[in-house]
Amino acid sequence: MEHYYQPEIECASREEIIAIQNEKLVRQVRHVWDNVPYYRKKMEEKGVTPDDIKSIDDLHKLPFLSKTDLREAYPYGLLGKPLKDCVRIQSTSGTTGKRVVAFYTQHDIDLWEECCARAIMAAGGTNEDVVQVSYGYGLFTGGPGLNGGSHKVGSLTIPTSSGNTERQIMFIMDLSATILCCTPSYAAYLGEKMKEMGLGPDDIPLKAGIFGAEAWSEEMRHDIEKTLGIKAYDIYGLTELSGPGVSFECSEQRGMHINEDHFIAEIIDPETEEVLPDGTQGELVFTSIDKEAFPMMRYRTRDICTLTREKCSCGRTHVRMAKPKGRSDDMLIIRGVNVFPSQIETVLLKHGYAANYQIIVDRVNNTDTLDVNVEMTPEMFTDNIGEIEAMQKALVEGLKSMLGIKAKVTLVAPKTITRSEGKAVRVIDRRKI
Ligand code: DLL
Repeated sequence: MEHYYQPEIECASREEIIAIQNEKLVRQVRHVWDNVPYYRKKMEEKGVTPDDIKSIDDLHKLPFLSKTDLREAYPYGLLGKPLKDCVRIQSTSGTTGKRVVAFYTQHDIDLWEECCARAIMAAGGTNEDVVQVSYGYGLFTGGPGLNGGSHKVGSLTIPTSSGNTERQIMFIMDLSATILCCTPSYAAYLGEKMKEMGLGPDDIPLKAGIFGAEAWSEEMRHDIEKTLGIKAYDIYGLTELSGPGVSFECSEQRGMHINEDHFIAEIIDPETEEVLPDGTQGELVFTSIDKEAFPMMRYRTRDICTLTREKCSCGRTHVRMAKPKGRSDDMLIIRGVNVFPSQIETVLLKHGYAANYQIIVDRVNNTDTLDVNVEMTPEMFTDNIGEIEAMQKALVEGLKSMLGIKAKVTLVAPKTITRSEGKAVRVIDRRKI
């Protein structure tokens, strides 16, 4: 049976959703014009005033916001409410430049947690469930967001945060956790640890997992589902827009429903900034229509995916986004060819490897090199050079047909590539250093 947290909104008719979006967008543009001088200036430069925005059909008239704007306006330049009305900040784990600091009023926290509650119920969660939140807590939005959502559902919440893997497994077993929330790479690692401890899918009480914060392939989903004996649901979000729960998967597991009563999604061509029709791949752009403290207007996410409005069997009517293929800024250009790490992952998992790999890109004698170090699984581990060479050759061929370019593959012994408790770092691009 399908569970919903707010069925009247999640299953509203298209007409109702559009009416909500029209009303909220007009109000939000006025709010931003009146309270965020940084964006007002951008609107003035484009010759747009709030009177020009009468419905979502006028959305394209508004200027975009990008990460560069966030850096320029750091820390308070995009605030839509006085600090006395804000109750929380969260921040990204950004490794380059200034971190993003997002502000929340209590209203903003409530709507964010409601989005997470919708995601938990779409994964089958109710107040009878025990939800273990193994995303990091603190500045990262993963832990606080799912924690709040789980409270709203009324589930018993275990706030383990990330790390201390054996203790995680102890809590899952001792407190009968039924839903696990963490990054997909950490879920895979937990599965690996459980195997080592002699625990199979039937020995653990988990029934579902809500995994996101990084790109992961369908193949990785199948592996995690098999090892943990669960159904694995994708969840998407970003700090700028609140955190996890901007969109989430339902029982259909074919794309994530975007919470359209809070966020309007567009797909644009990242080069020309032209808005593209549904079904076309491009960069995802979001407008938050009822966030007070940190309103984002046409925010360019850099995430590459497609949208679909096809009817979904779960009964939800909100538009679905495909699993993001990667970020346009994660996309590697190697010898002129566009390569997404997720494509490499797909090949590795198809060949029976786990998602423990490292991609190293360098430039030698003015030519780009692509090295992929891949861990053998304990089952396939061998020290027979001939066998290893044959396995490497098969991967080189698999990668060549997926990417169109040749990679050097090195197989390494099990458990030699560092595991991640949060988002995995899998690419080292030495060309930038
Ligand atoms: O990662 C929020 C989050 C926490 C989402 C927990 C899901 C679960 P940031 O640290 O700001 O926020 O990173 C946002 O992560 O623009 C995407 O590139 C990537 N991302 C997030 N979820 C997914 C996903 C959180 N399900 C950036 N699939 C986004 C692919 C994802 N990429």
